[in-house]
Amino acid sequence: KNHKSFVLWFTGLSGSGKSTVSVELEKALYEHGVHTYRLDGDNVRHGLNSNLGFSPEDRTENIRRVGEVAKLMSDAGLVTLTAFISPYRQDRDHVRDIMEDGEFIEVFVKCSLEECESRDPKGLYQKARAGEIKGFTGIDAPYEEPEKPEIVVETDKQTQEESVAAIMDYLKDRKLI
Ligand code: GGZ
Repeated sequence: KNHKSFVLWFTGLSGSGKSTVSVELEKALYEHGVHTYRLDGDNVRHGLNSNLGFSPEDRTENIRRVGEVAKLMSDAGLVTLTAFISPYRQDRDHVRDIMEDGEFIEVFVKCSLEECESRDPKGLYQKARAGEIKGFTGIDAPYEEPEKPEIVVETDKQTQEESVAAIMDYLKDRKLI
Protein backbone atom coordinates (compact mmCIF):
# COMPACT_ATOMS: atom_id res chain seq x y z
CA LYS A 1 0.00 0.00 0.00
CA ASN A 2 1.41 3.35 -1.01
CA HIS A 3 0.99 6.44 1.11
CA LYS A 4 0.43 9.90 -0.15
CA SER A 5 2.92 10.99 2.46
CA PHE A 6 5.93 9.30 3.90
CA VAL A 7 8.93 9.91 6.13
CA LEU A 8 12.48 9.77 4.81
CA TRP A 9 14.49 8.88 7.89
CA PHE A 10 18.18 9.71 7.37
CA THR A 11 20.56 7.98 9.78
CA GLY A 12 24.35 8.05 9.93
CA LEU A 13 27.40 9.34 11.76
CA SER A 14 28.07 12.99 12.50
CA GLY A 15 29.62 14.41 9.32
CA SER A 16 28.29 11.59 7.13
CA GLY A 17 26.25 14.06 5.05
CA LYS A 18 22.71 13.55 6.40
CA SER A 19 21.96 17.26 6.46
CA THR A 20 23.58 18.03 3.13
CA VAL A 21 21.89 15.20 1.27
CA SER A 22 18.51 15.89 2.87
CA VAL A 23 18.72 19.61 2.00
CA GLU A 24 19.62 18.79 -1.61
CA LEU A 25 16.90 16.14 -1.79
CA GLU A 26 14.39 18.65 -0.47
CA LYS A 27 15.28 20.96 -3.38
CA ALA A 28 14.82 18.13 -5.88
CA LEU A 29 11.44 17.24 -4.34
CA TYR A 30 10.36 20.88 -4.47
CA GLU A 31 11.23 20.99 -8.19
CA HIS A 32 9.05 17.93 -8.51
CA GLY A 33 6.13 19.73 -6.83
CA VAL A 34 6.37 17.79 -3.57
CA HIS A 35 5.60 19.68 -0.34
CA THR A 36 8.16 18.76 2.32
CA TYR A 37 9.31 19.59 5.83
CA ARG A 38 12.72 18.85 7.26
CA LEU A 39 13.44 18.08 10.90
CA ASP A 40 17.01 18.17 12.18
CA GLY A 41 19.01 19.00 15.26
CA ASP A 42 18.98 22.70 14.41
CA ASN A 43 15.20 23.07 14.57
CA VAL A 44 14.44 20.36 17.14
CA ARG A 45 17.27 20.20 19.67
CA HIS A 46 17.00 23.96 20.32
CA GLY A 47 13.24 23.89 20.82
CA LEU A 48 11.08 20.82 21.39
CA ASN A 49 14.06 18.82 22.67
CA SER A 50 16.08 21.54 24.37
CA ASN A 51 15.93 19.58 27.64
CA LEU A 52 17.77 16.61 26.09
CA GLY A 53 21.50 15.89 25.84
CA PHE A 54 23.44 12.99 24.39
CA SER A 55 23.19 10.27 27.02
CA PRO A 56 21.77 7.00 25.65
CA GLU A 57 18.43 7.75 27.41
CA ASP A 58 18.24 11.27 26.02
CA ARG A 59 19.06 10.13 22.48
CA THR A 60 16.30 7.53 22.74
CA GLU A 61 13.83 10.19 23.88
CA ASN A 62 15.06 12.59 21.16
CA ILE A 63 14.36 10.00 18.49
CA ARG A 64 11.02 8.96 20.01
CA ARG A 65 9.75 12.56 19.96
CA VAL A 66 11.09 13.21 16.46
CA GLY A 67 9.34 10.03 15.32
CA GLU A 68 6.02 11.16 16.80
CA VAL A 69 6.35 14.62 15.25
CA ALA A 70 7.27 13.11 11.87
CA LYS A 71 4.21 10.90 12.08
CA LEU A 72 1.97 13.91 12.77
CA MET A 73 3.48 15.79 9.85
CA SER A 74 3.06 12.83 7.57
CA ASP A 75 -0.59 12.52 8.70
CA ALA A 76 -0.98 16.21 7.83
CA GLY A 77 0.11 15.41 4.28
CA LEU A 78 3.73 16.52 4.28
CA VAL A 79 6.63 14.47 3.02
CA THR A 80 8.91 14.65 6.04
CA LEU A 81 12.70 14.37 6.01
CA THR A 82 14.50 13.78 9.30
CA ALA A 83 18.27 14.06 9.76
CA PHE A 84 19.40 12.70 13.13
CA ILE A 85 22.25 10.33 13.92
CA SER A 86 19.65 8.02 15.51
CA PRO A 87 22.40 5.60 16.55
CA TYR A 88 20.25 2.88 18.12
CA ARG A 89 18.58 0.28 15.87
CA GLN A 90 15.85 -0.31 18.45
CA ASP A 91 14.92 3.38 18.49
CA ARG A 92 14.67 3.55 14.70
CA ASP A 93 12.67 0.33 14.63
CA HIS A 94 10.30 1.78 17.22
CA VAL A 95 9.64 4.73 14.89
CA ARG A 96 9.10 2.32 12.01
CA ASP A 97 6.59 0.45 14.18
CA ILE A 98 4.43 3.49 14.98
CA MET A 99 4.09 4.29 11.26
CA GLU A 100 1.83 2.65 8.67
CA ASP A 101 3.36 -0.01 6.43
CA GLY A 102 5.50 1.70 3.81
CA GLU A 103 5.33 5.08 5.48
CA PHE A 104 8.82 4.89 7.01
CA ILE A 105 11.71 4.92 4.56
CA GLU A 106 15.08 4.46 6.24
CA VAL A 107 17.96 6.09 4.38
CA PHE A 108 21.35 4.95 5.62
CA VAL A 109 23.89 7.67 4.90
CA LYS A 110 26.91 5.41 4.87
CA CYS A 111 30.34 6.95 5.27
CA SER A 112 33.43 5.56 6.94
CA LEU A 113 34.36 6.95 10.35
CA GLU A 114 37.76 7.82 8.86
CA GLU A 115 36.13 10.02 6.22
CA CYS A 116 33.71 11.64 8.70
CA GLU A 117 36.60 12.35 11.01
CA SER A 118 38.69 13.88 8.24
CA ARG A 119 35.77 16.14 7.23
CA ASP A 120 35.17 17.16 10.87
CA PRO A 121 33.19 20.27 9.82
CA LYS A 122 32.66 21.47 13.41
CA GLY A 123 35.87 20.15 14.96
CA LEU A 124 33.83 17.84 17.20
CA TYR A 125 35.76 14.65 16.38
CA GLN A 126 38.98 16.39 17.33
CA LYS A 127 37.41 17.42 20.64
CA ALA A 128 36.11 13.90 21.20
CA ARG A 129 39.56 12.41 20.51
CA ALA A 130 41.04 14.90 22.96
CA GLY A 131 38.51 13.80 25.59
CA GLU A 132 36.84 17.22 25.66
CA ILE A 133 33.52 15.69 24.53
CA LYS A 134 32.51 12.45 26.17
CA GLY A 135 30.18 9.93 24.56
CA PHE A 136 30.67 11.05 20.98
CA THR A 137 29.11 8.77 18.39
CA GLY A 138 31.72 6.66 16.61
CA ILE A 139 34.44 7.48 19.15
CA ASP A 140 33.19 6.41 22.57
CA ALA A 141 29.48 5.95 21.88
CA PRO A 142 27.99 3.38 19.50
CA TYR A 143 26.46 3.69 16.05
CA GLU A 144 24.39 0.67 15.09
CA GLU A 145 24.18 0.37 11.32
CA PRO A 146 20.76 -0.36 9.81
CA GLU A 147 20.31 -3.99 8.82
CA LYS A 148 17.62 -3.53 6.17
CA PRO A 149 17.46 0.13 5.21
CA GLU A 150 15.20 0.93 2.25
CA ILE A 151 17.96 3.07 0.73
CA VAL A 152 21.73 3.28 1.22
CA VAL A 153 23.75 6.21 -0.07
CA GLU A 154 27.52 6.13 0.23
CA THR A 155 28.75 9.67 0.57
CA ASP A 156 32.41 8.64 0.61
CA LYS A 157 31.97 6.97 -2.79
CA GLN A 158 29.17 8.89 -4.53
CA THR A 159 28.77 12.55 -5.32
CA GLN A 160 25.98 14.50 -3.61
CA GLU A 161 24.12 14.58 -6.93
CA GLU A 162 24.36 10.79 -7.27
CA SER A 163 23.04 10.27 -3.74
CA VAL A 164 20.09 12.58 -4.37
CA ALA A 165 19.37 10.92 -7.73
CA ALA A 166 19.42 7.47 -6.13
CA ILE A 167 16.78 8.52 -3.59
CA MET A 168 14.64 10.23 -6.25
CA ASP A 169 14.85 7.06 -8.39
CA TYR A 170 13.73 4.92 -5.44
CA LEU A 171 10.68 7.14 -4.88
CA LYS A 172 9.79 7.31 -8.59
CA ASP A 173 10.20 3.55 -9.07
CA ARG A 174 7.68 2.95 -6.29
CA LYS A 175 5.33 5.65 -7.59
CA LEU A 176 5.63 7.53 -4.30
CA ILE A 177 6.27 10.75 -6.23
C1 GGZ B 1 27.20 12.89 18.64
C2 GGZ B 1 27.00 15.14 19.05
C3 GGZ B 1 27.39 14.93 20.37
C4 GGZ B 1 27.69 13.61 20.79
C5 GGZ B 1 27.01 17.05 20.14
N1 GGZ B 1 27.57 12.62 19.88
O1 GGZ B 1 27.81 17.10 13.36
P1 GGZ B 1 26.70 17.68 14.15
O2 GGZ B 1 27.12 17.96 15.64
O3 GGZ B 1 25.95 18.84 13.63
O4 GGZ B 1 25.72 16.51 14.44
C6 GGZ B 1 25.82 16.01 15.74
C7 GGZ B 1 24.55 16.33 16.47
C8 GGZ B 1 23.81 15.00 16.76
O5 GGZ B 1 22.52 15.23 17.23
P2 GGZ B 1 21.35 14.20 16.92
O6 GGZ B 1 20.11 14.79 17.52
O7 GGZ B 1 21.34 13.88 15.49
O8 GGZ B 1 21.86 12.93 17.76
S1 GGZ B 1 21.02 11.64 18.20
O9 GGZ B 1 20.26 11.17 17.01
O10 GGZ B 1 22.03 10.64 18.60
O11 GGZ B 1 20.12 12.01 19.31
C9 GGZ B 1 26.90 16.81 16.46
C10 GGZ B 1 26.29 17.23 17.77
O12 GGZ B 1 24.88 16.99 17.67
N2 GGZ B 1 26.76 16.48 18.92
N3 GGZ B 1 27.39 16.13 21.03
N4 GGZ B 1 28.11 13.34 22.03
N5 GGZ B 1 26.90 14.12 18.17
